[in-house]
Amino acid sequence: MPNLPLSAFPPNFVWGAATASYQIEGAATEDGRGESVWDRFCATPGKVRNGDDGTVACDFYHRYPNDIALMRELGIDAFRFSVAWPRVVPGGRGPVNDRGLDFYDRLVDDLLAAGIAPYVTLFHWDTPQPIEDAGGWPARATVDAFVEYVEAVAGRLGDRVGHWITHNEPWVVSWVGHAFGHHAPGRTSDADALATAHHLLLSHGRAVQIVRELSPGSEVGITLNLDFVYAAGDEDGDEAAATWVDGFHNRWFLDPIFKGAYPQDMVEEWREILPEIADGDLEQIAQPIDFLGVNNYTSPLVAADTDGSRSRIVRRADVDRTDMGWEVVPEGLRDLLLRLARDYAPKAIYVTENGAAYPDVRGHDGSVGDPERQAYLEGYIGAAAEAVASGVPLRGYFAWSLLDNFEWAWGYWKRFGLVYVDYATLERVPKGSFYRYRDLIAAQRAQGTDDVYAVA
Ligand code: GCO
Repeated sequence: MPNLPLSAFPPNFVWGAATASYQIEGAATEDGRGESVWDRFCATPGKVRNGDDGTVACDFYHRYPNDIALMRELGIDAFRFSVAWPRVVPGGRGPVNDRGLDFYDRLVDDLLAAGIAPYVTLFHWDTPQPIEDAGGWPARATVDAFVEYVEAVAGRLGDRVGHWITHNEPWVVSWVGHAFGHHAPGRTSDADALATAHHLLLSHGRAVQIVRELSPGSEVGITLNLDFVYAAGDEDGDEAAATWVDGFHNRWFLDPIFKGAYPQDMVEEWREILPEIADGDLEQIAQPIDFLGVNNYTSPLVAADTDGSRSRIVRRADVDRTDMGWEVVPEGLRDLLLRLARDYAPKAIYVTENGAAYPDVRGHDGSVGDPERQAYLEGYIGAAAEAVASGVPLRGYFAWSLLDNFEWAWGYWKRFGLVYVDYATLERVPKGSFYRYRDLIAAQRAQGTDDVYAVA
């Protein structure tokens, strides 16, 4: 076991695993659940590989007690999951489906009974289809619908849930789902992407207020997918290309949340297609939060493009790649965390997702060895330790993901889990990385904190 600087982590550091409703639950029509945009997207020919969908997924909806037993074996402190809006409010607005809330009630109680803290994401992409039919996230009215949904969830779970994440990766929802068309709802309009981004941020602000009211004493934040963007060289334009990609991916969300304004360079870029930004919107978005959730998997190297577009990705020759083709760049997580602390000074940070897909297979003895994923996790956790040692207020790390699961447009082809799922039988098989992560967590707990690295 490589000697990771685990003593950099404080004794109360939170070790977790992350998931999302549509990717693991299944039971797509059970107990009153309504249709989501992902059910509709999956049913649209050609959108999702192999025609896969979330009808069954990992059947977490029924098998979660056994999965909680796996979490206990793993020794994690926390489990990140999302609540499916279509389970709670099948019509998107209006009547609340108590049977849908009952599931999350049971899940929260069973996690707490197992000594595992629930970290609840309120929105992880599964918008009720009736909301999309009524205009979706490009429509400002969706903010009000989201508020009603959050009131129902926080009202039922707020007495027991102490950690809330309003949104997961608004950049992906906005651009991949509304401009590139590769995710549900499959729209292809930059203006829709910007309107979606604004309304997701606005609804984040409203959700923060609701959580403060209905879950007093809990902490609330938002999860962004963020990268440290490296300039390929010092050729003219490389730095400018990196700055533009940083604005597109990172600053468009970080600045409103932490500075109360959209970044001016990007406002100029999109001036003609910006949504209505009403008086008070930015104040709503920028209200204080307790933590920033960071999802990071890789870090791009960019250069000026020669064809007139803003930038081009430069392929590194000397790095490993995961099954997603993503370059393994652990120092990128360190540099990202240092940059966030320097430029945005969040009160606290959690790495709410980090992990890797590899083409895992079962050996003749039935086990699943995954040395590449173990090396990936060691590298990134080591990078996180370096950031903590430099004073970054990192409070926890969640591996993506507990289970192999539905990887959006890739269907079930990409496996990110610490636990292998045999989709024919839904049998769970802990991989080598499950045991490595378990041992790493135990080692860090045993080490306590080195005074040199004691984090204030
Ligand atoms: C995301 C989502 C997860 C993905 C994971 C791997 O970050 O895209 O939060 O749902 O499955 O990141 O792509």
